[in-house]
Amino acid sequence: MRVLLINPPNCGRSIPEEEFGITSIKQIFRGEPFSLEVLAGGLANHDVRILDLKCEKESMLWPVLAGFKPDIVGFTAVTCEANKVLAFAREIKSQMDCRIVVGGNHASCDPQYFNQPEIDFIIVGIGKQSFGQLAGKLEKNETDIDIPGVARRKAGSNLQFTSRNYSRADLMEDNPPRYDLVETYRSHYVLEKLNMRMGFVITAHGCTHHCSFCAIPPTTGGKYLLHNSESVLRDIKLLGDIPFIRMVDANTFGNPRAAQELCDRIKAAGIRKKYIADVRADTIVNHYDLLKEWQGAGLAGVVVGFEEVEDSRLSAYDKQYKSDVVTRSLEMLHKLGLMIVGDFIVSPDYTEDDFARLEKFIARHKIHVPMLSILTPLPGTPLYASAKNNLLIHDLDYYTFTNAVLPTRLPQRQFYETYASIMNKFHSR
Ligand code: B12
Ligand code: SF4
Repeated sequence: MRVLLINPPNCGRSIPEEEFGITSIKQIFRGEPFSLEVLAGGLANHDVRILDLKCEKESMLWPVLAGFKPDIVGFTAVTCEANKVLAFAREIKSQMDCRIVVGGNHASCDPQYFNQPEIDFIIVGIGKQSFGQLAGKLEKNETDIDIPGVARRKAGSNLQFTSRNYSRADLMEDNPPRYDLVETYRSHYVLEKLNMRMGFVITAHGCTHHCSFCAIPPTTGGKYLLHNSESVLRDIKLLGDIPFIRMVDANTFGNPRAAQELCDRIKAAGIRKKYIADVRADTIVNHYDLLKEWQGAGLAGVVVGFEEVEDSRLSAYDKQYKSDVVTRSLEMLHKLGLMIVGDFIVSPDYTEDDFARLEKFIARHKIHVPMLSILTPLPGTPLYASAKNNLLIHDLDYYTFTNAVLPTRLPQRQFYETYASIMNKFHSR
C-alpha cells in the first residue's frame, strides 16, 4: 500500500496577539516528525513517504498527493493541530479516494474529537504495531477491522473501539525509525541557539507518574515502556554524524538501572555525541551519580518540568515532590555544570506577586532557558475533568500553552503583558 504520513504545519492562534497586539509570545520549536518515522518503521511491507508541512509550504500537500496517490493518508496531531488536521482531511476526502487515519497525542487523549465523517480510523496510543496491522488488513480488503488500539467511526453511532493492553510488543523494537524518510528536511532540524544539527531518539514511552495536567500517560495506558538498550544504541548510530541527540522520552532515566546500562553501552561503544534529556527533578536529587555518569557519556543539558515553586500548586498538579526538591535539583545541576531548560506552568490565577516570585526564582537559580507555559486543561487529562466547567475557550486552536483558556485572576491584558515581559526578559539575554 502507498502510505503518506503528514506532519501538520505549525498551528495555533494567539489571544495576546489578536486581542492586545502582543506579538512577542511565540514558541516556535523545531524538530523532526519522529512519531511518523517510528510508525514508518512498522510499515516495512508498504511504500511509505513522510511530508513535513512544518518544513514545506502548506500548498505542497496537493502536488504530493497527486503524484504519490496514497491509499492511506496518516496525520499526527497535538491538540492545537486537531482542527487543522480535520480541515485537511475534509478537503482530501472531497478530492480523492483514500483512507484517512489520525493518531498522536490528541487522538490518544480525546479520540471522540476525531469521530467525524472525514476520518476513517483513529489510533489511540502508541501506534506502531496497531497501524501496521491496520495497513495489512486494508491491503487485503478485510472489512473486519478489530484491532486493539484502533477506533473507527460507524455511521450513525459512536466510535467503535477495540481496547488494548499496552506492552513492549507495541514498540516493535526490531524495526528502527525510518530516519531516511526525512533526509531532505534534515537541514531544518537544528538546535537554533547553537546552530547544531539535532536528531531524535527515544528510550522509553509513557511515564512513571501521572501529573494532573499531563497528556503523556494516556498514550501508553499509564505504563512506562522501556526500549532495550541495544535498539537505542542502534538508533543513535543510525543518526550518523548528527552531533546532538534529543531524547524525546517524556521521562528519561525513569528506570535508573536501565539508564545506567544504556550509559555504559554508549561509553563502551565509544560514541561521541551530545545529549539532552527530559528528567524529573526528583530523579536528579535521588540519582545524582547517574547524571554524572551520563555527563561522562555526553549529556550536555536537561529539560526539567519543575512546573512550580510553591508546594500547594505542586501538590495540586500531583507532581509527587515538594518545592525543596526543585531547589535541590537545581543546586545539583549547577554543580554538574549541565545546561538547564526549566519548564514552568503559569496558572491563570497568578497574581502580580506570583509572577514576581517566579521571575525572581528563575533569576536566582540561573535557569539557562526558562520555558513558561500557561496552564491548559487538555481534554483527556484529570485537570480537564476538574476544570471543564470553567473553560472560557473551547476552540482547540488556542490550546497552544500560550493562551489562558481558563479565566485569569488579573485583568487579561495585565496577565498577558506581565507574562510577555518575563518571557522577553529571559529570552533576550
Ligand atoms: C518532539 C516534540 C515536538 C517537536 C516535533 C513534533 C513534530 N511532530 O514535528 C516540536 C518541537 C516541533 C514540537 C512542537 C510542539 N509541541 Co511538542 N513535543 C515533542 C515531544 C517532546 C516528543 C514527541 C515525540 O516525538 N514522541 C515520541 C513518539 C514516538 O511518540 P508519539 O509522538 O506519542 O507518537 C506515537 C503515538 O502517539 C502514535 N502516533 C503519533 N502520531 C500518529 C499518527 C498516526 C497516523 C498514527 C497511526 C499513530 C500516531 O504512534 C506513535 C508511535 O508509537 C512531546 C513530549 C513527549 N515526550 O512525548 C511534546 C508534545 C507532543 N508537544 C506538545 C506541544 C503542546 C507542542 C507545541 C504546541 C509547543 C509547545 N508549546 O510545547 C508545538 C506544536 C506545534 C504547533 N505549534 O503546531 C505537547 C502536546 C500536548 C497536546 N496534546 O497538545 C507534548 C505532549 C509535550 C507536553 N508539554 O505536554 N513538539
Ligand atoms: S509531567 Fe512529566 S512526570 Fe508528570 S506525568 Fe507528564 S511526563 Fe510524567
